[in-house]
Amino acid sequence: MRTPRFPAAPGLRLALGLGLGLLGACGGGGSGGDDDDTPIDAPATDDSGNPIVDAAPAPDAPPLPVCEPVTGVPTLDLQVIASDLDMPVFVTSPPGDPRLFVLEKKGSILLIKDGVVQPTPFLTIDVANVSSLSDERGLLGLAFHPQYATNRKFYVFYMDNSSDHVIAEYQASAANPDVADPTSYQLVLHVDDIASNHNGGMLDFGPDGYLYIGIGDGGGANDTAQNGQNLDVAMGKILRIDVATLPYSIPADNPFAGATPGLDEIWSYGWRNPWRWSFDRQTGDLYVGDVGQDTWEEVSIEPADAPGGLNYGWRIMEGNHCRGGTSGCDMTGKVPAAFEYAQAGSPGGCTVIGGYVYRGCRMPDLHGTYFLADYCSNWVRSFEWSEAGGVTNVTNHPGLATDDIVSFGQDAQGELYIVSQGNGQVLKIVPQ
Ligand SMILES: [Ca+2]
Ligand SMILES: [Ca+2]
Ligand SMILES: [Ca+2]
Repeated sequence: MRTPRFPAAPGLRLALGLGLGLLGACGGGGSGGDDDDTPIDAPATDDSGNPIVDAAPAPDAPPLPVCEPVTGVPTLDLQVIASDLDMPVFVTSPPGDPRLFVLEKKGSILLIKDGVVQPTPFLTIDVANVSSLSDERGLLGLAFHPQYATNRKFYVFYMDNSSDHVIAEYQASAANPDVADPTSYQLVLHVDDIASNHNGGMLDFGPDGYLYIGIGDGGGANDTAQNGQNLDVAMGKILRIDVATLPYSIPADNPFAGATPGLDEIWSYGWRNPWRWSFDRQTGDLYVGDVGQDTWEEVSIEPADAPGGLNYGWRIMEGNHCRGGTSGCDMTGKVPAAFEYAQAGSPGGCTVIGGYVYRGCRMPDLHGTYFLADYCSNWVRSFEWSEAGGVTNVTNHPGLATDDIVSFGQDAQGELYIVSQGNGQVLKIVPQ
């Protein structure tokens, strides 16, 4: 089976590729096995045949830390977990696992174990050469397989040396759980890019056990390539694939599967740059921070029971407005944002950083509260959302403000973290 490649639209790559293909030759990491038909373990299923995502940890997994819940809605503060990191962009944990894994944009996955950043990286991947905070390329996303504790498989999203999107599978070492096996590299998906920005970068397993992948519109202001509404390209989309057999297969109920016009991999479309998004681990609802152009930042929310194929509006709409201050655009059939804020407003900003619905152990009265931030304005806010009532209880958290927030993260217990790219820190959200 060949790994599908999504080509850029003819001409665009030459016009907008910025010569990035000259940066290097060898994409990917490890030994770079290209295609392989080796099947991976099929996800465990429940009585209805649906894959079980929150698998129990392996019997010999170390225990999660003891949790001491606080009562009431606490004032929130930040606890420094790690410092002196080199442009960190994400933090996460495998299910049931007390360790934290931190992504550095230049290609390293670092392991925090018992509160200490381990000197040996878990894995280092050869990614696009990035040297600035504003470079949107590099190592961007990490998702552990729901059965990671037993199959050791995980998936990364990075921009390679040709500045294209790569989704790859790796496996942790069978002999040492604190390092990955670089030779286990398997290419899952490759998507040609057209410009260095708007790459998306998030991937995660949904409650259905499938791998979701967020890819930005490719780049260029105002989606000049018009990828967001083009169902024949992967850019400007959230994709959904089944990685039970590599490189992947298409879930039968994907909205554009088979003869239905449109790429089989597309789950939803009309995204500009879905940089950070998450599934509520209790409800399965999907919260997407979609970065705006010049005017509006938004969080769109897809209920767990929503059908695939929804159109989130870009580049016709930016937030719940016609793009670029125009009027009279056709908003029919496009999903409005659940929450938006003006870049020029107060508190304002430039780039929404989508976070998580808190489902942790420590602060039970915060359950159901969704956190988000802005990359430029450094604020952190939260809200609650329901399908019937929409967004309520928007709250500012001055104790969580820090520089250059690039991402949130969630550990196995559901506790939340903030990644400060400029300060090189991972910080935990804790009660004051
Ligand atoms: Ca791009
Ligand atoms: Ca199709
Ligand atoms: Ca939208």
